[in-house]
Amino acid sequence: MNSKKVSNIHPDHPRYESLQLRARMVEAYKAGILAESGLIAHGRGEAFDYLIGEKTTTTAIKAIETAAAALILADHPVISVNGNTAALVSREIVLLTGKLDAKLEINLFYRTPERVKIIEKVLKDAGAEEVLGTEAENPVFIKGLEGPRSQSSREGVYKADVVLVPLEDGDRAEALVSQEKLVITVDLNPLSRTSKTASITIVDNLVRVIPKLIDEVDRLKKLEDTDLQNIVKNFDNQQNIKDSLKLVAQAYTGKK
Ligand code: PTJ
Repeated sequence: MNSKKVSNIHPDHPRYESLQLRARMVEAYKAGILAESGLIAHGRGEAFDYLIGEKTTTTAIKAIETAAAALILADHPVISVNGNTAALVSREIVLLTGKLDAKLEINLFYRTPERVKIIEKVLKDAGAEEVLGTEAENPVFIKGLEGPRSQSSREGVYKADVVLVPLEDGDRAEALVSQEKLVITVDLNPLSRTSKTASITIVDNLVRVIPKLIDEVDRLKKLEDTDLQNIVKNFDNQQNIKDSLKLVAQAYTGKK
């Protein structure tokens, strides 16, 4: 994790990790990486993270395994990066891109040339050799979308068969699915439109997901394609979301 420790929070504080992350997001906002709404989105994520006990659940593990299998099987895997992703897991995302021989593309909801440039630098500083979706490209537009979110890179999301889009907005997730792409999202809110629309929804915090996804890619790379295909075929996203919700209720009631 690209952690920058905040000195005035004692490690014994029960919310230490959460407060560290929050402080990192404020720094990212000041550095121009994060949109103002990125801070609000992070707060929303914190609330849902609290409900799942701030840990990776069994349902998330299942979704991570399936996501790893789908990404390994992909012909053109693409990882889409927004401000929150760049702020939280830029190094891990670049590492994952390399392991999958995937493309890395910047896609911003609140797109400005300045933010694109800043995020491109963050990714390059984290080791990325190629970053798509920059201002230097002529974008291709995704059908059914308006505004900056309709932009995609010809060699990236436009061509992709499998796209990893953490913290995506509902409209874009729907448009990507309708283009017959397999859409993997990471969203702490199991009830968001993106969560319900995506092909594989990982209900967990991005900071915990990406390192685990890297480990799963390393583990599953040794399997045959047919085994990977079975993992993807046997995954039921709607059922997994329901199971994630059940875990939240169980944590509250203590009942199984
Ligand atoms: O960088 P930009 O311009 O592309 O803007 C990115 C944001 C996130 C601001 C934009 O896409 C947005 O407004 O997103 P939403 O609609 O607020 O959705 C964010 C979702 O991500 C919510 O459901 C949050 O619960 C969830 N979320 C927030 N932080 C995390 C998270 N999910 C997983 N891990 C997190 N760390």
